[in-house]
Amino acid sequence: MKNSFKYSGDVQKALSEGKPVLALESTIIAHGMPYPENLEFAREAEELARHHGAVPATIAILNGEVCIGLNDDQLKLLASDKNVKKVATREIGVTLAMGGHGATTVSSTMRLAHQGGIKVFATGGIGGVHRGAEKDLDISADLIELSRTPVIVVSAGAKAILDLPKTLEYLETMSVPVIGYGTNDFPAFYSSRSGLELHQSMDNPDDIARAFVAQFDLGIDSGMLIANPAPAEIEIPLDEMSVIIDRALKDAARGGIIGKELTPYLLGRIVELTEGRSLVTNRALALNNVKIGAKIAVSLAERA
Ligand code: PSU
Ligand code: MN
Repeated sequence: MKNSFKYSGDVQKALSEGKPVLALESTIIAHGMPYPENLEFAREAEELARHHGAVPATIAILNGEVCIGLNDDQLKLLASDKNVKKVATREIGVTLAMGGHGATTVSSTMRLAHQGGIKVFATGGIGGVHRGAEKDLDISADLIELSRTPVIVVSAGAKAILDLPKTLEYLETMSVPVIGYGTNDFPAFYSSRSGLELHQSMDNPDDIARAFVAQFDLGIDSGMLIANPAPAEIEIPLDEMSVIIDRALKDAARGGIIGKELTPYLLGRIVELTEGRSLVTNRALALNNVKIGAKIAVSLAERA
């Protein structure tokens, strides 16, 4: 545990006793979903982690301090305050030096979780290689962090707003294991299948925990990406999603939206274009990841 971090009482207790802890990110709350659904989601995610035996540690930077495990007022602030910045790993230092609030993305949450002594983290979907990256080089820092920080990230794959074949190639180059949870088809966030083949698949949390321990014990620094498909009842199949994504991408291009604004814009636009259906899917897939993440955290804690 890191002294300069502000831990919630229950996270601190769980970590010192070697009990299961599951990290959760805050960009999904502050920039990934509208208010008040984002707050309801944040609360539900914490409750679900507890239900499956792990203490939830939502991570954010508040008033220039790294907070690991938040109370309800802090969740409310993240969900509703317009001054909360989106903070990836490269923005951590400046945000801490200058004060203010930062919601952590997959990259920064991984790094802070690792520094804070937490090995498992659940999110919605990771960032990846954007379409057209051969021209504008827009590649999410999430992929870099996955290659150099030993944390298990449970996701529903990567959003189909991205270039998924390139995202998988990049993960392979960066030596990040990508494990399908009960599938050999890389999930595409809202859609449970992308049609892209995964070469590694596991279907129980114990195997994932053992694989992580095996690579960690060898000093392999990379994380591990678990790709857990959205539940069948709420997924939006890729052919339906493709039309909507193309439209959202065109709107972003027309509005000149680039860089860190792009992903939040696209998520918001897709909620509008699907009249809220994508939000239902986003919430359900993220909660499904929390469930699996908590089970992996339980299995890891038993092994330690
Ligand atoms: N998953 C969601 N909603 C989100 C994100 C993930 O269901 O908003 C966030 C994560 O924080 C991820 C970020 O790191 O989107 C990717 O942003 P970018 O493409 O700018 O790296
Ligand atoms: Mn980007």
